[in-house]
Amino acid sequence: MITELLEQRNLPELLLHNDGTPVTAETWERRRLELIDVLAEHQYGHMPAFTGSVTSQIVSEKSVAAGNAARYDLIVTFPTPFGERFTFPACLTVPVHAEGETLPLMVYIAFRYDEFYPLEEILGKGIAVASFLYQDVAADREDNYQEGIAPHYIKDGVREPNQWGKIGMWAFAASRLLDAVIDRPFVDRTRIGVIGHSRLGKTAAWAAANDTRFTHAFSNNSGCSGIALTRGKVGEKFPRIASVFPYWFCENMQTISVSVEASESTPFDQHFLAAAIAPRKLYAGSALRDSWADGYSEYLSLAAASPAWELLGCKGFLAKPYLPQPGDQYTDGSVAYHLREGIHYLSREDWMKYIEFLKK
Ligand code: GTR
Repeated sequence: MITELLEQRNLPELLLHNDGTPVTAETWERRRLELIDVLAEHQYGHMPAFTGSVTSQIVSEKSVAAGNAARYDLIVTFPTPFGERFTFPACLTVPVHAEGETLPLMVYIAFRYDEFYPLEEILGKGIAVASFLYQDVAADREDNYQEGIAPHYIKDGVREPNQWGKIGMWAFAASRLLDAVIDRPFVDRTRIGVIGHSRLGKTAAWAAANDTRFTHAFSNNSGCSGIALTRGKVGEKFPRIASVFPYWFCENMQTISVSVEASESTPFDQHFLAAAIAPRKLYAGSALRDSWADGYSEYLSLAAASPAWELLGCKGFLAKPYLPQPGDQYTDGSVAYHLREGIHYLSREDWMKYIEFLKK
């Protein structure tokens, strides 16, 4: 049944190079870069290369969670292309641990530190969290690229057609925060997750595609321009997202979003985003009452991306061959998924499932 549903989506071929030759395990990395390139060119814009060094200053340090963890408030600073520096606040919370012990690290791209964030329980599971508030990096509104990080890369608010938008900027900041914390001795480099919800679920997946130090990507209810397939999607579609949130994307996104037909005849679909994370781990979570994001199109995208992992000799998406039912969870492969009851939300239940997967 899944095979037929995928055939109906008529997706661009994942395992053929741009020159038409078949992708092999040996040429996978070249294909992965082609996937990132086509997604960047038409949708998110290209991520600038970063070569400088990042500093993090601890501005305060205190014991939290009733003695179970230490919390460090950080100022992250790095050089930017026009000879300046950009600075943003971040937070690192580390469970108490034995000397020499390493812990999984989750980089959390957050809206706010409130209803989406069961921090005590996360710490209780032995996970360290490095987090930042996305709007401390770039405002989530039309500001003509005058605020936050944007003017450090975009002159006078005028972008090249394939220059990045704010999803790219938030993703880039996740990598700079990782730069700031990765050398701490407690970090288990085999377990570095990046997590976000909704627009920040799109961002988390794009961050992991671009930065291979993220060993695990957690993309919650990411929907349109996230993990969900564009072809045949219900709910939100490119023409709507590109007109309401043009600044999330590059200018070229407008060209492919003039109509649903145009957005469904692009040389890519969102299974390219999922596959660009291979062979690392990807976990996407859907919610039953989130038809705007379209959980089935998220599920089908993982099924379509799975051959990338299989090509590399990894377990891909090990799911039952029918559309998911609420309560279904698939975590035996490198690509994981769940569909839970309820609305568009990053819930405690989602977090706990993601954390189990990160600790596996
Ligand atoms: C909606 C948008 C979605 C999703 C959501 C969110 O308005 O249409 O793509 O990103 O916002 O981030 O909560």
